[in-house]
Amino acid sequence: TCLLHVQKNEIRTVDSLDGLWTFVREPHNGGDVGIVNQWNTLDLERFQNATVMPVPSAYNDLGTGSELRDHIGWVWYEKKEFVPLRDRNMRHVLRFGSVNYFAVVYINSEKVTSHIGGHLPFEVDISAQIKFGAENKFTVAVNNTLSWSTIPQGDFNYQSVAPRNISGRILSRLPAGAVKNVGNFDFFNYAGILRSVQLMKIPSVYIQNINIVADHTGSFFFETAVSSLDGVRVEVKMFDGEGSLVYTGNQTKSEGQISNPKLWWPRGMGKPDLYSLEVSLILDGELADIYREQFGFRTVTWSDSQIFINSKPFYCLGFGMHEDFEIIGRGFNQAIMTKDLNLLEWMGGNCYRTTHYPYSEERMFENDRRGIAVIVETPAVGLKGFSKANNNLHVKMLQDMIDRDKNHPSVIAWSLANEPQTMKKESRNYFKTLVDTAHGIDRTRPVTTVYGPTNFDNDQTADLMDFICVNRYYGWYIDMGYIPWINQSVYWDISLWRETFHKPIIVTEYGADSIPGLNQEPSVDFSEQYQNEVIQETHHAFDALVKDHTITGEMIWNFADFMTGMTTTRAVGNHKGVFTRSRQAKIAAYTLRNRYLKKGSNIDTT
Ligand code: E9O
Repeated sequence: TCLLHVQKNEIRTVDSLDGLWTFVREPHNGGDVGIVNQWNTLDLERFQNATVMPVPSAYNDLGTGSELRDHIGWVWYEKKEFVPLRDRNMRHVLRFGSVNYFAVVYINSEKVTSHIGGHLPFEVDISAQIKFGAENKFTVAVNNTLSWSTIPQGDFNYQSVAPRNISGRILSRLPAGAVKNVGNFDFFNYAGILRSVQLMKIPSVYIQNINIVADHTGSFFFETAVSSLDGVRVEVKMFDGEGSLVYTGNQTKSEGQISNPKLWWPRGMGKPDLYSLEVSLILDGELADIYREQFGFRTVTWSDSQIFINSKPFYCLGFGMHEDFEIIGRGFNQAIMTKDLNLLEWMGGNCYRTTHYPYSEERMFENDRRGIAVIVETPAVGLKGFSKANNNLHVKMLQDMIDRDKNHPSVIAWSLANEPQTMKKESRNYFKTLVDTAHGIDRTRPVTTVYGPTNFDNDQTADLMDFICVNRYYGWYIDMGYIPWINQSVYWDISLWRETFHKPIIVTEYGADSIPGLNQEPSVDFSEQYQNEVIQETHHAFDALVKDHTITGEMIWNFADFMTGMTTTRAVGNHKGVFTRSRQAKIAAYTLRNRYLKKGSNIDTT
């Protein structure tokens, strides 16, 4: 697939299908049964139990009981919309920003596409199915069931109900059909139509894809895919941020050079200057299609110990995060996105990792504009099995992710996975395929994997990476209560990775839970003091590791508290946030803010 972002311009237009959709839920039964009810052929609005569901939003937290929150299996969304006659000569392409996890799409009852995996866009040309100048029925069936063959993985099981003959009566421990689905990761599996749905109107001869590579010397390369070049004249123009024309060309593919490029810099190192490439298709003297793609002149390079942006050492002062908020779950919301990025800037941060899935497209543009460097991560969190089928799905997700985000200067690296069980031998080939895939598409960015369960002496894949990310929780999951040991342990652990692999390292997770307002002196786990002290002690180790050229960045886990499934270690979610779930600062936020503001991006660790 090749997906351009949605754009409105002199040729292209788009209708939003966001808003209230009709919503019905099938029985709680998981996904292994396939679609039982062909509800795409019916009018869901007439169902007795039909309700409405806002798009975009997760559906889980919008109900009043636990049934909707804990639902496993199919739900149905339906929206009726007029498609105006006006645009009948345009291709109509339906585009979903993210549907979690599995989606089947029907137009006027007819199946048009399906998609596996949340957090990445997909589209389908529905020109043939649509009725112009009439009302059309858009139906989406969504299934949230996770298994060992999905990404991320989960355990799906009909429970053994254990029937026993007790004095002539058959008694079972559990009700018939009892089913459990437990995600193999530490966040709530928010489901539904999580990002916008749009009906794009695109001309019949059209621009399919644009790839731009531009570096800090001003040299650039671009390549445009066009549906047909028959009788088409191509015009390419490049503009700087002020709108001045800096290049013109007439080819779909070219190299070039501009003088004195204004570079894209991360916050604290300079301005995040942006450019745009305008591609026009002229057919019979008339403008047939036009698209403007934003990009930046900047270079990411790496040595055996550091990451450089535009040849300057880059030290990541960052965050693991989530797209997570009350009520909407993982649904896209401009206000939450804006608040989060404003807080990240207030904290003095310059970087984050899209833990543990690609974030919204809107947010990627904001990262470019604000100068926030990002490590974009696939949805592969907590991988346990490394089958060929999983590998194929993983490769597809990686390709789609890179294709979506390739032109964003803010993207400085691709993360293949978080905390995989890469002590297993078979993980090596699996990850080799992923690394080769990423390098094959994008030679300009480093590839990494975030390690957790493995160590320097048993990981089977770390040597394949351009740089290495490590999650470590001394003082929390290891040696709870032993705060004075943290400094030495972190220093020892990370030094061993460095000594073994001779690659740049970012510590991508460390931290501790705290329940906001829970104060204990001397500190006790889950108090704000304890979290603060874990963070401070870990920083001592970081300072020594920076001096030794061992790490090129650090990221706190987590930016804000977030929802998880229910387990004995979670009290209404994970509380490792330095902000609460409603984005109020805990004590630790001030510690981190002081550190980040003092250090700034431009730490010379050479
Ligand atoms: C991934 C993140 O999504 N890393 C986890 C975070 C957590 O707090 C989670 O929220 O659970 C940390 C995994 C650390 C496990 C260490 C176990 C060590 C036992 C000796």
